[in-house]
Amino acid sequence: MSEPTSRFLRACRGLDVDATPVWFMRQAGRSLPEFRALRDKWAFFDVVRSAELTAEVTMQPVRRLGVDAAILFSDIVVPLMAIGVEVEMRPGVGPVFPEPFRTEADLARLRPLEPLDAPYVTDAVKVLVAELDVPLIGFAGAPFTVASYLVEGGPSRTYTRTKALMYGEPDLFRRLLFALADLAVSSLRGQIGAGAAAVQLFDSWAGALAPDDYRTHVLPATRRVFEGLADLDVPRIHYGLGTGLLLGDIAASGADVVGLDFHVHLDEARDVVGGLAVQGNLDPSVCLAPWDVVAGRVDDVLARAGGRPGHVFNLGHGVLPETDPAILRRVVERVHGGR
Ligand code: 1CP
Repeated sequence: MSEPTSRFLRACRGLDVDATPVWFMRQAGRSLPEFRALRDKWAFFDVVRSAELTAEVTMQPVRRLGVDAAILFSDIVVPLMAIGVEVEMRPGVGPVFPEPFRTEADLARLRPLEPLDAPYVTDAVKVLVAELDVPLIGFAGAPFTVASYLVEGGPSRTYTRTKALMYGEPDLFRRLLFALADLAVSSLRGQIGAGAAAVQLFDSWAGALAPDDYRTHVLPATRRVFEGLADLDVPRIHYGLGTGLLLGDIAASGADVVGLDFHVHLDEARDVVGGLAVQGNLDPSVCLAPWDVVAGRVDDVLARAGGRPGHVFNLGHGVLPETDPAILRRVVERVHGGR
């Protein structure tokens, strides 16, 4: 393995850096006026299915905020759409599946993802790698989080049907999660093959589970995703919200970097994940406060990281749409050592 030169990739590897690298989950999106202007003209999936529009939206936050990494603009449901599962993106709601996953017969709808199913993704990655001067992060949804949308039929607060399936039909649940793991592996391998320099697996809603259930019913499929990438030399980041009690298990998932949400103190969480690098973990809503409050909280995260190698600064979840991008820019500058 050759030593990377970019701050972001060096921090993912636990190597020393000239300044702490920073990027923001959901850095492309509603907080940017240029994103809103583009979305006034194009539907969400029109953007996703166009390599040119995807590349443009992916680069918007890199230009405006000065972040150390770009993340491909797409969505965790795109591989399902690419294999022919019907999905709608409802404004103000999120992804909706008109025909949710209900029975064993629905497994037949989850055929393998072939490279030609989503050429717009790999084309966008190639355009971006040629144009960006920071690394591009590819991503996929983790099996549990994608299953929650597919089983519930859309966003949920309680994950009732998903948990009912997990407890009531554990074997079918396992087969569903392993099918989604294979989908994530194919999608991530395609993105890495096209030039993505790191990948993040979003298990955003894993925090809905008790540790024993996570370990028994979810962790094996998540491990399968990381095992499926083990021969590729790119850092693998795992992120989930509300995962404070799951961090020990997540650290054993095969990830190289553990994304921390804002419910945990970074220094304490680091003790739990052993030698792995960490990413996080400013509360996104802090960015709606006056600058002196934001600055204090940024400094607190940095103090808890203590200048030790292996920290990528990020939010503890995605940028809120109400966020002023000028504040995000100032956060980047402060993390890099400015005031
Ligand atoms: O119309 C719009 O523009 C809708 C807003 C939006 C955006 C900007 C959606 C719908 N998806 C995205 C892009 C997106 N989604 C990215 C790339 C942008 C970036 O990070 O800069 C990524 C990485 C995702 C991944 C994603 N989609 C996750 C995991 C990350 C997280 O925030 O936890 C999840 C849970 C989704 C589902 C989803 N897609 C969109 C929405 C509004 C949601 C959440 C719905 C819910 O609350 O359950």
